[in-house]
Amino acid sequence: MDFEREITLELVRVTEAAAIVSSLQLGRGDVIAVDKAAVDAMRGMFDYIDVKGTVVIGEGEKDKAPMLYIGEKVGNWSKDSPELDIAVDPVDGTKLVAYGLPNAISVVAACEKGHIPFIPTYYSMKLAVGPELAGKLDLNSPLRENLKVAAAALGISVNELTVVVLNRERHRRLIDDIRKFGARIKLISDGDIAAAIATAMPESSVDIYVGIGGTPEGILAAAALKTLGGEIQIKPHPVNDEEKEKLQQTGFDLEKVYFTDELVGENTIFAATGITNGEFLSGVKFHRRKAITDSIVMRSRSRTIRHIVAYHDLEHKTIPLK
Ligand code: VTB
Ligand code: MG
Ligand code: MG
Repeated sequence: MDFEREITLELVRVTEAAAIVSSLQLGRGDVIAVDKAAVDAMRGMFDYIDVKGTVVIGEGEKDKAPMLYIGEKVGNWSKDSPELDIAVDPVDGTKLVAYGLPNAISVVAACEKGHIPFIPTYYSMKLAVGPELAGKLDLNSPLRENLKVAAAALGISVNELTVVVLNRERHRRLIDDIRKFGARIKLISDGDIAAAIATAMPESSVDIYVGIGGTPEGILAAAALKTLGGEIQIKPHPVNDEEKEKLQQTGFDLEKVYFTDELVGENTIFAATGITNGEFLSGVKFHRRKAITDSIVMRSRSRTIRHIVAYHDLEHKTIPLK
């Protein structure tokens, strides 16, 4: 039996639990509480899953958080269970949840052990697209060229294209250029996993995601784009000499662009649950002691994508809901 077939639906329980508990912190302005709630719930739910998991992308990377740090073992490690790499972002868009804003999601991905590269920089330049544009654009090409090729491939004009960009000072020039070349822009304040994935969702209203954001978020987006038939290209973007040296010491080519297939294994599974309303997932809703969650879960081997709405009776939950 394929390992993913066994645990695909289990993974959605992990993101559902994280989404529910972190959404209880909605709008309270407490980013730590948002992340902690999600991390604890994820970790607890993993204990029920028959898997020997090792976290390769986690929460503890930047700030040495106590939970779900890189190298941590998750799952119940039962005999004969599959050994997998696990990548998590318990909340992508912690600030969005803390301030009651849209587009926050909870994310988990898994693939065969040893198939997620370790890229020693926090930021990367990224370019993500859906299936119609996969293989057609090039992160190293001038932006104007990419926009032209994209519009032609979609059979529309550049001014009908929609590009998503993180609203940051570092993107001032990028944003000015996109405007100059005539495409539409959707600026987001956070949460570029969802933005990159949205380019490949059939019902989505965005065509291209571009800009500098977290490297882990790029890899997690790759895990979904693999099944969706979209593509992400990422190029590590060291922000200081230390990061640059680390890259060079580990034999990295500073000009290397990683493509989807180099970022995740052939058999990858991905689950995400909306925490607040977004482009393709609704946020957690509470109604008469029930929490309603909206999730997607997919596996690349079969390319099945499931959209799961679940009703959780909060009186009967095994996860602590405080
Ligand atoms: C990026 C992006 C994430 O935070 O990491 C961003 O990939 C951080 O960028 O989705 P800044 O350091 O410029 O704030 C998110 O938006 C949320 O984790
Ligand atoms: Mg994140
Ligand atoms: Mg996070």
